[in-house]
Amino acid sequence: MNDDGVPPLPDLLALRTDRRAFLSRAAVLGTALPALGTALAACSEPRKAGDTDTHDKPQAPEPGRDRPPHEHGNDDAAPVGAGAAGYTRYDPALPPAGSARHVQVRMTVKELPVHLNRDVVVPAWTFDGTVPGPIVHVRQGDTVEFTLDNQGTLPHSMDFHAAQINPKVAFRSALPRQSLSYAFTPRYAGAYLYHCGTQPVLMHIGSGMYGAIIVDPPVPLRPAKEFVLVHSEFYVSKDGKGGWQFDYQRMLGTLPDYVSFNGIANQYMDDPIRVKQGDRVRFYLVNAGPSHPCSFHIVGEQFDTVYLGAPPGNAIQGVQTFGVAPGGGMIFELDCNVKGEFPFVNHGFGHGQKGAIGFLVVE
Ligand SMILES: [Cu+2]
Repeated sequence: MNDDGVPPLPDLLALRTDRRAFLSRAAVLGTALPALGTALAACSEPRKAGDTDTHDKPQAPEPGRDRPPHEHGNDDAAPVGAGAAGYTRYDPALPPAGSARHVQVRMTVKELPVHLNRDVVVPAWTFDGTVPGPIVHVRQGDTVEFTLDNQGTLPHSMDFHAAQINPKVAFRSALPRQSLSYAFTPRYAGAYLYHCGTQPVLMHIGSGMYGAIIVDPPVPLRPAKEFVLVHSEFYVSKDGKGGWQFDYQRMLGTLPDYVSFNGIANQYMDDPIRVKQGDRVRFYLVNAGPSHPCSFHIVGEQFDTVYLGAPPGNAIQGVQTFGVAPGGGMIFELDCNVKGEFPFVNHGFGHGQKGAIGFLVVE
């Protein structure tokens, strides 16, 4: 054990290569989350000014690599989480909106382990088992009838940024094993965040409770290949049992360990977003934060149109990079007339380097 009670590296490697050990650990993760909630009430000492960021954490991956350097050399081993929290690329394609004008949206709170990259797994609080939660796609003027079923062990709630509604009523928390419902009608089109609004909100967003709701304008935008990217940062520390956990003190410190598009660092470098030459491409970029902006840029390309607010208005032309605030969403469009591999990045490169980077491949 080192001085903070964390098992030394060989134990971590053993966990990684021993599937049975992992499965038993995954079972423990389910009980670790309530402890996380309790830990909020008993916060550890805040870091002092001038403290350097030297806590023992997964190394930030470099572009093109998604595993911490200390875990290299085990490439033949089954990935951590196989069979329990399998690594699954988050599909960025915007699903079609249905034809109904009354849209039923139901989500279930599930507490389970998720991947932050191919190898690092943490217990998370999720909407429907994924981080981000499912993409919701509706149209301006639809009535969204939403139900949240809380199958977690703590109170949770839902705050749709596409809604104009009394938050004290609609965004109330549902206790474990209870549900809540409310309805709203999006007044503006755009790319919006949804997230759990239960206190402390930082902890709930930082533990995986967020996603995107895309609202189409009454007159559809011109046809395009449409993708949703939800940007977010993650803050983790060792859990004392050989695994990793989300760390509220580190969230308060706002120096992230991983930054991602759609919940997994570097996932679209391994498995790019592919389009054809001549395609028009539309990115709905939603920034869950919880604390940092995303300066969205595509290396070797330019956006001919960026909608700062509700489309089809609020457009600016000829844009290299535009910042999306935490809690915000914007729409980025380009014609892919040139073949190649184009990195899309958070051009705040400290955060791009931590995983907010992927490839748009034009074939
Ligand atoms: Cu929550």
